[in-house]
Amino acid sequence: MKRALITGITGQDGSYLAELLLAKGYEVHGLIRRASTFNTDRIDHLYRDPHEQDVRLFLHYGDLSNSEQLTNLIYNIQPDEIYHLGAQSHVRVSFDMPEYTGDVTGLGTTRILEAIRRSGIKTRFYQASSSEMFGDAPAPQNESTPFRPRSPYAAAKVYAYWMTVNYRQGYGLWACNGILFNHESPRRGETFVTRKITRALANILAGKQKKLYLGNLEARRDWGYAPEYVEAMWLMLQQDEPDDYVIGTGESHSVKEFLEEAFSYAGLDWREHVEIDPRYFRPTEVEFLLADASKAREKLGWSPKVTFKELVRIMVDADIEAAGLTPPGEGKRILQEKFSGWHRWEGAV
Ligand code: NDP
Ligand code: GDR
Repeated sequence: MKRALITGITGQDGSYLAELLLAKGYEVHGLIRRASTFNTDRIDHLYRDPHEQDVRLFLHYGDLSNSEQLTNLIYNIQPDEIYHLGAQSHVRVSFDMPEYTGDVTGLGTTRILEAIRRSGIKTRFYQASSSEMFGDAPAPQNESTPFRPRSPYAAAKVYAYWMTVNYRQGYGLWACNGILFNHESPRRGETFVTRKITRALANILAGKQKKLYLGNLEARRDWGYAPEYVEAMWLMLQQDEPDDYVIGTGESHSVKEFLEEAFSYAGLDWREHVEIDPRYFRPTEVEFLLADASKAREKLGWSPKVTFKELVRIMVDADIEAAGLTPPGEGKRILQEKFSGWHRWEGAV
């Protein structure tokens, strides 16, 4: 039985990846932060009492700022694969907390790489790199596109990217970077723009909210469906040699287009509900991201199945259902038909 360690297991990607690896028969260990309230909503459906038989999911308290404890954990677990997804992952917040973001999102990777090197264990390492690293580099972006980061978050991710490459080259660590473009789902954090929109839409339908305040509606992103992206992470670690891969759909849409698609699907006009609040503008914005994922297609055999329009419908359906209303149902149908997945349908968790 293969053993994996996931940092960031309580996040959107961590929860889907845990689900995927458990379905593949792995023993899965996850790093979680101690909090005064429950922060395991996204993985509660996977958790079993440790006293039961055939338990394969284990959670460990820890923090990416604590190197000694990360080293002990990695040494004790001896994972075959480490998926490092933990991060302060919000770009806007990184402008308010640049030092903390550098510590957790940047140095956090170094702490894990050092823990692997010092403990001497043989493991495969995945670094959650990001399309944000491309910043204002011209689209489409691929593995050869130079990084031009436009936020403390992106700068921290560029540092972590190069540390991963450096430990691969310098110490022979089996380490790779997945440069993932935006990917979304009903489990997406509520303050990222797609989920903020679909959740507000459901609240408007339920009569709980009237207005939705947003920032820059012109920014364009290459949005895909998160469960497909964690499959790409797994595929990267199954290759003969470690390498770096761009993952995205090859389609780019503006925030305005997302609004249009989501509201019209639910029978509403977004212009009647959306207002601009400059508070959500960023000091420096990334205007246009579009993935060229041909390397992943050729070498990993990975390509996305869920389109932009379908992604929007999946998210809108889930949030409407979670608000206690009956969704139009297209999203649910698309998942059943198209995504013979290992993950279950859910009203947003
Ligand atoms: P989320 O924000 O949903 O999850 C982040 C995870 O990191 C959570 O489990 C969080 O724990 C954990 N975390 C945060 N700070 C610490 C810390 N100090 N110590 C330990 N754990 C910590 O992110 P996603 O799932 O969306 O993304 C996963 C990774 O992929 C991130 O590194 C992100 O930057 C990167 N990425 C994401 C993309 C996307 O579109 N989603 C695209 C490209 C890269 P808690 O639940 O306690 O807050
Ligand atoms: P991003 O995602 O910054 O691309 O980072 P986010 O959804 O936060 O922003 C996307 C675009 O929407 C614009 N926008 C708003 N964004 C937010 N959050 N809230 C708003 O009200 C709003 N109005 C407009 C933004 O300006 C931006 O242009 C995500 C994160 O998951 C990162 O961790 C990851 O690395 C990248 O995707 C790829």
